[in-house]
Amino acid sequence: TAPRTAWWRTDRFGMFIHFGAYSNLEGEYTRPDGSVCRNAEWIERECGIPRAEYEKQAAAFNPSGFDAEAIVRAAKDAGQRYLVITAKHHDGYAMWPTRQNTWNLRDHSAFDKRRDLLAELKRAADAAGIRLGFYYSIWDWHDPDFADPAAFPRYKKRMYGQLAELIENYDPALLWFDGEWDADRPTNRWSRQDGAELQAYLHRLKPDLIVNNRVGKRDVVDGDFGTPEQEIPAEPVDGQLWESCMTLNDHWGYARYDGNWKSPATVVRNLLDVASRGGNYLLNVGPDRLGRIPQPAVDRLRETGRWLAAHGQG
Ligand code: FUL
Repeated sequence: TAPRTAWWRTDRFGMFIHFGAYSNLEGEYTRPDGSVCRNAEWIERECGIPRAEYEKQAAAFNPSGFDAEAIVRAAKDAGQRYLVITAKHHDGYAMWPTRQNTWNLRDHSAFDKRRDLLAELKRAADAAGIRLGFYYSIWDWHDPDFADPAAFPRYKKRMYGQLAELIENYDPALLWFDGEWDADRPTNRWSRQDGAELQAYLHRLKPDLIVNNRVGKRDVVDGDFGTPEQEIPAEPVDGQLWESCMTLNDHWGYARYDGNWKSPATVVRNLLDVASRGGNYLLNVGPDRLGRIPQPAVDRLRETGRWLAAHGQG
């Protein structure tokens, strides 16, 4: 029987999608004094947005332009073979109708309550023969039980509940954890033990699930693959599988002022460089407040795909 990771290794090239409540701000927060603070998916924290204020803006989030088929087409055109979308980033906002809390796209937004973005993406991906994975942040800025060591077991229970929902509802091929290095709980950090337990739990729910190393402590024994970020490592660590994730401009989430796009030539060079070293390449796009991948990103993805097809790699 083929190892669990066989498809992932041959797929090589994936699309990362950072999309969440932060996208509604499009990278800019105007403070009460009129000054503008810039960031993207870290905007709540880095710009010191009061919780009530962040919740208020999330209530207005309405990604009515999200078109799962267009996103899958953009990935396909680029030669990408799997997708990883943020189901929950550090702000704790769930992009599906979770039953664990109301801090989610169905219960706390201006979005059409009948729609489920992750279900739409799953359907479109299946139809195109593309695999779907979810990014999930362990670190959670919104859940009050996260930062309190005494209450952490309660948080953990909700987190396990959310992950079971993701697996049951959308049958993801992969889970991409993050935020295991949370700075909020210096005395109660996510331990290797926490990671091992979580992984065992996930594999009980779905034996062939692929998981990244941030499920634990990012060591060779954690998860299925390493996750170098914004860099291409010279060599793999102890033969561990790895995937370089990279932004297409300078931010993961949408930032309306960021026009520093990598050229298609750079993208192709990075992909070949990564592939020649045996890695995978997870290239990010950040949809705008309406859920649309910015046109400069679409154009670059298409150019990349054209080059790959012309050289027999499509
Ligand atoms: C980091 C996160 O803090 C960033 O926001 C982004 O999601 C990147 C892929 O991982 O650890």
